[in-house]
Amino acid sequence: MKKDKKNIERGMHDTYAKDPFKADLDIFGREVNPLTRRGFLRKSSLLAMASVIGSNIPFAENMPAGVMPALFANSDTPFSVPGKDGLIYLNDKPMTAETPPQLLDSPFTEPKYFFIRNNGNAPEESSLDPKTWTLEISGESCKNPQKFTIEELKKKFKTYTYALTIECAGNSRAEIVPTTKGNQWQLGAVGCGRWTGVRLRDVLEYCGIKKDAVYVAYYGADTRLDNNPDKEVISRGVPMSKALEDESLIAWEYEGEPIPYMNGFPLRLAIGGWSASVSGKWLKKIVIRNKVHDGEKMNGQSYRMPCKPVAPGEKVEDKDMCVLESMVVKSIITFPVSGIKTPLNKELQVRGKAWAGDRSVKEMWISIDFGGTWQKAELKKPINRLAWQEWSANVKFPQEGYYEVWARAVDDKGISQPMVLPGWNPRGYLSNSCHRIAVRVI
Ligand SMILES: Nc1nc2c(c(=O)[nH]1)N[C@H]1C(S)=C(S)[C@@H](COP(=O)(O)O)O[C@H]1N2
Ligand SMILES: [Mo]
Repeated sequence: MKKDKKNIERGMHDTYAKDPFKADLDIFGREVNPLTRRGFLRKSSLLAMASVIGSNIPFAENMPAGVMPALFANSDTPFSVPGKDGLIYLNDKPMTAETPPQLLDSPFTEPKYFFIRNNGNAPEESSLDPKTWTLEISGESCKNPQKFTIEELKKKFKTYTYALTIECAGNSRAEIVPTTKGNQWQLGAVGCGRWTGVRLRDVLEYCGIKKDAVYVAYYGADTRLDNNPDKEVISRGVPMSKALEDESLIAWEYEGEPIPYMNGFPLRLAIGGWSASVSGKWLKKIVIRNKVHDGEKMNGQSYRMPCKPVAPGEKVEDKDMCVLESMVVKSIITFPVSGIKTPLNKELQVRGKAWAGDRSVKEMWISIDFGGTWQKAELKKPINRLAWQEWSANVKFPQEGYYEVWARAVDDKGISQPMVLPGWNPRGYLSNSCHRIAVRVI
């Protein structure tokens, strides 16, 4: 694992240090100063941008002021996590790495491409033995607390496989303005693949759920960065209704293989559609609670949203924050990669994935004129509930020049992704504005 975090993060800035518009942005539109993440270019600057791009922008007048052309939002950061090819490295303590959009192009995310979000130190790999690993089920609302080995789970309960979309609540936080605390994820703190395990419900029911049960929470084997033994790294949970869903799994396999080390080997919760923070890794203990779980990162500002909408930048008291539950409608363009050149006389196939937390995606739309007009994409049904959906569209461009393809999903309640700016909240969660890629037609 490469230790030189500063170098990794600064790689691009160093290569392209010149800023044509005297904003605090490099030529990729990335912040040089993190507080001025977005250029907030005026329209005049945007038109001047055309000369840097090296071609005209046919729909320039539609492009909202303050938005950087997606051409400059590319990333080519090298990877450095063993067994995790091609990830974009954000941090190594705790280990945090995201998947570039083009590596999310296959129907299911390959194990080596699944993003990593640790809050503490992963357990020593040599300490993780699936043969001796035990999972404890207890808590004040559990009738018969007991422990299971993985072998016992396999023998006692029926095995199920579900494709589940697991997205970090902070995914795409880099789009939030004004900037908030937390990992500045771009689009890749998400993945969807087939998890195999037993139903959380079957195991909880076997141990007996008392009538007063309201919440189910996890404890993992990782340790805190500050090494405080009295506190957990993270211990979150879900209400009974989510825990008891068919698709909520205690899983030991991902895409037909043992779960990758950094993704929770040998046992983890796999709970689709909700903030990935509820899918406990290196799973040691599950508790059935008679109140809303009060573990680490359940309170304060963590994984909580203002109960009422607030203005960007507003301070919100802890008491006015509500626990985040389902993720929201979102989509990504996984092909082509931003910055592609394509001939004028050829249709360009654009494709990607869409998901909507607990809901499904009903429609997928594409725009090549900065949201002026929209073309419907073909959208597949999910393989099962809580799995992402594949979409594709063939796009024709009216003349040569610089374009952006924008992708917008609409969920089954008719709720659409916001076109440009995601809603603001103090920790920058649920950021879901349209993914944009740059296309140059030649
Ligand atoms: N034990 C444990 N479980 C955890 C975490 C953690 O730090 N420790 N991080 C959570 C968060 S915030 C996320 S986004 C997901 C990330 O899962 P992944 O690393 O497999 O992508 O795991 C969740 N489960
Ligand atoms: Mo997360």
